[in-house]
Amino acid sequence: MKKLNDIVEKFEITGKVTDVKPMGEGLINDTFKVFIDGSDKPKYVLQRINNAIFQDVDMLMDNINKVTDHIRKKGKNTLQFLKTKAGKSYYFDGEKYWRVMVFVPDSITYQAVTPEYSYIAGKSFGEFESLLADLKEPLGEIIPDFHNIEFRLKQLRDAVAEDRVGRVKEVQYYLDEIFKREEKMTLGERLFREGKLPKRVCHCDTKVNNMLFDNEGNVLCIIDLDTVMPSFVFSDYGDFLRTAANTSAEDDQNLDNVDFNMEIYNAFSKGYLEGTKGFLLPIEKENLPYAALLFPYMQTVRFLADYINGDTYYKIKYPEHNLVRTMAQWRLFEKAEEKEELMKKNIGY
Ligand code: GN1
Ligand code: MG
Repeated sequence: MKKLNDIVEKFEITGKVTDVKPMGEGLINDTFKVFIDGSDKPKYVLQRINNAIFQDVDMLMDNINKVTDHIRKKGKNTLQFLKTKAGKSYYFDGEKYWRVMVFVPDSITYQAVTPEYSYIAGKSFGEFESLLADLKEPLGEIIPDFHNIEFRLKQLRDAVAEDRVGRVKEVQYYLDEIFKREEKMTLGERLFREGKLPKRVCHCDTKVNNMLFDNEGNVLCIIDLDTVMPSFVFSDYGDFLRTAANTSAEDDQNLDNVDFNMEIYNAFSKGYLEGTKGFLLPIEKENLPYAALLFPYMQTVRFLADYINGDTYYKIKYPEHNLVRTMAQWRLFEKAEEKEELMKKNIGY
């Protein structure tokens, strides 16, 4: 890890790097914890930015700096990035891009949460959106059309048309099921075009494991800010439930384990509605159950497109990984779909 130590030393750190170890479960960037002066607690986090996906690293870091500065000015916790000794917010080693942030001590991440923690998470994400609602400087759309389901369906169609690695024949069932629901699931984009649905500054990757909790279940800080950009509030609400209300992992091979947990839904919705009180429009509120369906749907589309394209986007651990993810997300979608009416009823519609 000598090379990684040297990279960390390019930043304005205090002390001497003694160890760098892999950390986290992200599918996009590579993350490491950095130990200083022989301590057994990490002090910094080193991350290699996946610049195949985040191609404009200047825009990326500029967005993140705007967001973290804004949150910090309001006296709330957020990630703190270090500058390099040359005064830049990332280091380019001639091939790869790196950044360093302060490790948040005594924090815990979860892959699964209880209803009680979901309530708190709902409030935190609602408050995160409220905090950023008055951000004056515009943010760049770091991944254009990131949560645009019409665009994601187009990418899937393009992947099918090309059928680069001959996988389309294996997945016809999923393609049929997805396209059957196209009209219903593209509602958000239509409401946007009709001027009925706004875009707001959203986090856009509100997976459970992108939140740091303390040991009492309070959210210390929201992490993984790469995708903060203008989007429908559905993004944050829906993506959280996609991971939190799933009774299983996003890549469980046993589909019988996958269900959509209504207790988590109820608790998270309660927190989210409290956290967004005062700015959420009726059209946004009334379509939250749609958002709860949209995200498992969109993630199925994205995993499936990547599988058909020969696994070029998400990190995989074995050859069928993206197919397994597709199947598990689709099962989650079906389970959520069965509960759609109940979801509406439980939030008062
Ligand atoms: C990616 O990096 P990570 O694992 O937090 C992805 C999300 C997906 C998620 C699926 C930039 O997030 O959009 O929902 O994997 N991030 C990007 O687990 O594509
Ligand atoms: Mg992450």
